[in-house]
Amino acid sequence: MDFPSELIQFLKKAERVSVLTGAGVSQESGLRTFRDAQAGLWAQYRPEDLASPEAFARDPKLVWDWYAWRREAVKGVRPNAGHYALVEMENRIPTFTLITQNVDGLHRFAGSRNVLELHGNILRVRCADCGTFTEVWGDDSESVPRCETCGGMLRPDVVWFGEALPRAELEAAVSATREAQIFFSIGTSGVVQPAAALAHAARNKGSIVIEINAEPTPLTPKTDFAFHGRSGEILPELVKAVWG
Ligand code: BV8
Ligand code: ZN
Repeated sequence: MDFPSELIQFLKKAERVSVLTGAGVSQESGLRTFRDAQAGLWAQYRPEDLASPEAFARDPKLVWDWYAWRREAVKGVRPNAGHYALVEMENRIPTFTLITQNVDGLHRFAGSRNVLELHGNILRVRCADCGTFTEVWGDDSESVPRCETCGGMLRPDVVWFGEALPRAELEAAVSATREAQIFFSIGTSGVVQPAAALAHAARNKGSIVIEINAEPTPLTPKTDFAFHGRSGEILPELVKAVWG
């Protein structure tokens, strides 16, 4: 893929870069994106109807089992070339912040260091009542596992729709976006708030905004550069074009 020479020059000189990633970056590792139809027994449910406190209150076991299924899927996959290209970019740019909506932990698994998980991490489990984290739980097929400390129900440590994002991560993401000279939006449909607002904040501040996504999104018309294709192909080619 050819990249505009001015983009290559911008990146060669860049001191501060922030990146927002979404489920599209993990798609080439074999994980369904958030809006892809669910598989098998989950096909009848929309993710938005399961990823909420209301869904968990209504049918805790259904929601627990959906996350247990997704957790096993995450454990079975590896980072792809797009994840590793972002590690290489972090090695080349003095101040680099990777803001992710993904809950699969693949950026850290690939070696990214400065990662902000805005929506939590599916591999972490905490008590819905007292918040105690746990690595082990019983596998009762009838009910949701319980907290050893207080007996409350366990839940994935992810941010559900209607829940506030973790304050520290969100504040760090907002300031990293404000300071960035260049802001990438990669593999995200750009509809979930407040994460999607970051790219617009970058643009309003005069940063160079670059989109890499399989298809156009509402952000596309507001970008300085937009590349539509697979992030696992485009990112390694961009890193090679800039840093050889
Ligand atoms: C909050 C964790 C308030 C759980 C997730 C109306 C208007 C505006 C906002 C709202 C509204 N109604 C409600 C809201 C708020 C709501 C929201 O934004 N709703 C949307 C649907 C309109 N937001 C919230 O509720 C947030 N909380 O607002 O709280 C508050 C404040 C204070 C106090 C109390 C409350 C919480 C949002 C977080 C929800 N949790 N995930 C879980 O994973 O189960 S969001 C979920 O969507 C995932 O994290 C996912 O990452 C994220 C965004 O989706 P994408 O990552 O973009 O994935 P998607 O499938 O959409 O797109 C993938 C893209 O990749 C596609 O474009 C595709 O073309 C592309 N692609 C595919 N393959 C590739 C590729 N690109 C490149 N290469 C490829 N190979
Ligand atoms: Zn508890």
